[in-house]
Amino acid sequence: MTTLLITGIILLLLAIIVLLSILNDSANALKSGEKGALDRKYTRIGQFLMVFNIGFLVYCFWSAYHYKNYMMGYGPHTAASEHGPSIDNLFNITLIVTGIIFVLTTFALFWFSYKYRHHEGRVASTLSHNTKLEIIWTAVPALVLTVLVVKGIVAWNNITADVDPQEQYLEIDVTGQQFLWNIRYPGKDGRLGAKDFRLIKPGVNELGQDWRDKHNIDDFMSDEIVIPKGQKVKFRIYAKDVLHSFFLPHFRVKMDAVPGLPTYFVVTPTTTTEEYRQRLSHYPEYQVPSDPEDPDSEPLWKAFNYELACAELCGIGHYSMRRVVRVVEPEEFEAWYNKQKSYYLENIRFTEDDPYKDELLPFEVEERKADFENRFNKAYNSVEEAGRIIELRHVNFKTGSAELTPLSRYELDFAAEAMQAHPEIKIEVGGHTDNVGNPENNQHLSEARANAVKTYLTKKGVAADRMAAVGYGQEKPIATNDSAEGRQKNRRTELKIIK
Ligand SMILES: [Cu+2]
Repeated sequence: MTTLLITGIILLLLAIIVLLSILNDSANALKSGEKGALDRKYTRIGQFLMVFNIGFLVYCFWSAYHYKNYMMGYGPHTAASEHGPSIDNLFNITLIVTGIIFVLTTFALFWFSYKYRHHEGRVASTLSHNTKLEIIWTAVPALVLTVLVVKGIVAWNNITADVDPQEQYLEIDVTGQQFLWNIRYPGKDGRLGAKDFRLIKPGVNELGQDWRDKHNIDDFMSDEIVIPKGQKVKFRIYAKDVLHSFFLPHFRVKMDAVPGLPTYFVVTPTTTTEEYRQRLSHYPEYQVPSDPEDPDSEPLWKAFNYELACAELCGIGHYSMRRVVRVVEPEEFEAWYNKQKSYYLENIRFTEDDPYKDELLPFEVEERKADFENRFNKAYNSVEEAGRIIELRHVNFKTGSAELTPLSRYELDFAAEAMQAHPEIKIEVGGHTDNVGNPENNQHLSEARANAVKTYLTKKGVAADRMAAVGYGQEKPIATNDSAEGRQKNRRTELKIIK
């Protein structure tokens, strides 16, 4: 690019010097009062302009040819999406038509200034009106533009045709904000959860996802856009603050992200990132080091990545709105997809912002139930006394009290069911505390907690005489009391099976 600019500047400087020297000569000739000096001056200027015209056109075409392998649509940069070639085709048709007109008008411009240069005694003719000319220069451009616009509309309608709901497609939600893109994928259910801008909470719920919608539970956020080759992808495009523009140059995708007006774009990638790199590797332009400062850095083709850019000047940090886009084989996509973690379960679950913080979701109930039954059966079948103890991992109390937390009910329900399934057994409910505070208080607390569990199980239909509630206070720690983690382990409720 620098070479191009420098060459251009040198050519212009040369032109100015030549022009000045001609003017200087002519001025000298004029001063001498020589006859025909003015005619000669304009002839030379006219000739010079013709030469300049040819030089200028050659320079235009040469630079376009010289840099073609850097330009979208040429060299290695054929479109990486299914609809891409139709856009490239439109661009080429427009380029050819406007290119021809450009060359013709440039020639006409310079030729006229030569042909109709000043000539002693020649008078300009006046053309006040010519209907034929008017018709020609109105009708021809109108016709050409109509053809171009209609072709464009047809291509655009094909490209933006909506996806058939029956069709297999991947939906990705992209939301622009100053100055980043939020990228959200639907989880295993394949559906994006509902959003409401009133639920947006910076740093917690950037998109305003409604956690009460079950489709949100498995949605995940990603720092990059990863899409499988050959898969139809529908990008749902949003903006949170100002206008942004969702631009995937290699896929010929560009769509404004408008606050309050969701837009979308459907695209099917046809070339993986790796395939595109291989394509680039055949061109000498991409053999240079990717980091110009470091000659040992990997070649440009190897460092290539597709990118998402913001194509709307949206503020001071506009330049930083870049995300890497990776197109991979379907198997690799599957592997990546399975590794992603739900945003809700990782960041929201059981926090203040979770509308379900006091209840378990169906799959969590399943998991905990399976875990409890597994441990219960192990204890039930154990021959040793120590092995017959089942720790209640999810039974907790409010700090310093014997009041059960709402989430404790699930494990206690499993315990009640197990007791009913095995009417022959009796149990001892054991309460334990850590060593914080007064040992006597801890003793009382542990008894109260064991009793609370017994009471709960009685309410669930387990006969009271099958259960003994015992408080052990801080006497039987299972971990160190010197760390918070250890103390948490020590504060526990256990069930011991007595046959
Ligand atoms: Cu932007």
